[in-house]
Amino acid sequence: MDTKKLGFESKLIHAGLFDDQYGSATVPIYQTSTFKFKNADHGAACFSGDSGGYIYTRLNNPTIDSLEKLVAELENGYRGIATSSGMGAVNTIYSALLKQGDHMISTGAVYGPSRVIMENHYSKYGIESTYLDTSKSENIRKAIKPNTRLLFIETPANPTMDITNLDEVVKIAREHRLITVADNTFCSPYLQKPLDHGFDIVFHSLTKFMNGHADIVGGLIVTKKKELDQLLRPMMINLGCNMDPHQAYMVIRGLKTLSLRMERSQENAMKIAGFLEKHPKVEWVKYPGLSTHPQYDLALKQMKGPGAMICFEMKNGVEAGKTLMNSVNLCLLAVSLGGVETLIQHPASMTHSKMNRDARIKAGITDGLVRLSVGIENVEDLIDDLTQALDKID
Ligand code: LCS
Repeated sequence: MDTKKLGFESKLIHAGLFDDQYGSATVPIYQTSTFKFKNADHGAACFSGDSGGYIYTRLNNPTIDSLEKLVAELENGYRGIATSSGMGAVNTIYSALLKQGDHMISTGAVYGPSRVIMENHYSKYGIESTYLDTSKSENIRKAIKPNTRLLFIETPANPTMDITNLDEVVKIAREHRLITVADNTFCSPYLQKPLDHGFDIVFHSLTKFMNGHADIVGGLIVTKKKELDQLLRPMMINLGCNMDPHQAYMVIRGLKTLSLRMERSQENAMKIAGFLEKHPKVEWVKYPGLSTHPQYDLALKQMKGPGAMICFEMKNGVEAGKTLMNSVNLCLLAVSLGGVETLIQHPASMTHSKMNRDARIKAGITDGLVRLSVGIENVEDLIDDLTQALDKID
C-alpha cells in the first residue's frame, strides 16, 4: 500500500509494513545475523544492490528496514538509517561529513555528549567546532569561516529550551553551502519536521519520544536526498553502530501511539508549566507553550505544539534543586526523557556534568536549572507530587 498520502496518525500505524508470507498484522522480528543466498548469482546480485535482497544484519535487515521506511515517511525524507543509539547517529553524521581541516557550527546547549565528543575527540583529527546560541540566527552568520562545512542544531535545545529558527538558519546555510543537520529528539516529527524547512538531515535519539516507553536505546537518521544517504549509510555500517532487529520492532510498536502520547504529555506539560510559573519557590519557567518563553511566537510557527519538556530555575539555586529532586515520589529522578513516565533531573550534576562549567553557564545551563520530561500520568497526581516536594524546600 502506498502510505505516502496518508495522514500522520495513519502512517504511524501502516507505513513501513510489508507483506510477510503469513500476512502478519505487525512487522515480524527477523532475529538473524545473516541471510542465505539462493545461489552464487543471487549472492552477487545482493552485493551489487540489484536484487534488494538481504545479506547481513549490520548492513540491512527487513525489520530494521521497516522502521527506516516508517520514520523516513514521518519526516518526509528520502530514507532512514537506524543506529544503535542517538549517539550512534551523531557519530555517523560527524564521521561521514567532516574531514581534517573542516569546521562545524553547533548549538551551545546541544545534548552534552554531542558536544563533548566533538571537542574532546574529533578535535584530535583536526576538526574545528564553534558552539554558540543558534536561537539568534545572526550569531551563525558571524561564525561562518571558509572551512565551515556543517551546521548542527538542536531545537528546542537540551535542556535550555531555546528555539532555533529553522527557516532563517537554512537560508544562511544555503548562502554558504553548509550541510544542515537538526536533532529532532525533543519534538519528534509529530511536532516538527526540519526537512520540510529545507534541512538536509534530521536525526533522533529514538530512546525518547519516538519509542516512548523507556525500554530501548536507539537512533535514526533521515536524509532529504539520496546522495547524503549514500555517504552516511556506509559509515553507519563500517562504524558498526547498527540497530538490532528486536530493538527496531520495539520502536515500531512504540511509534504506533506517538501522536496520542505526545498530545497527552503536552496537555499535562501545559498545566504543570502554568503551576510552576505561579509557584513562589520557582524563579522562572521556560516552556514553549507559555507566552513568557522568549521565542513563543516562533514556537507557535514552527512547532505543531509546545511539547512535553519544561525547564525551570529554583529560587535558591543548587540546594533547592537538589531538595526538590530528593523529595519527589511520583516523578522519577532520572536522566533520559520522552517516556510515558514523568522524569525530573538536574543537568549541572547529571547530563551536562562532564561539560566545562564556564561553557555550561555560557550555554544557559545554570547551576539551579531543573529539567522535567512530562509523561502521561494523571496531571493532578503530578502536581500534587511537585507541590509536596516544593514544600520541603526552605
Ligand atoms: N540528542 C538528544 C537531544 C538527547 O537528549 C540525547 C540523549 C541524545 C541525542 C543521545 O541519544 P542516546 O544515545 O542516549 O539514544 N539524551 C539524554 C538525556 O537528556 N539524558 O540521558 C540521555
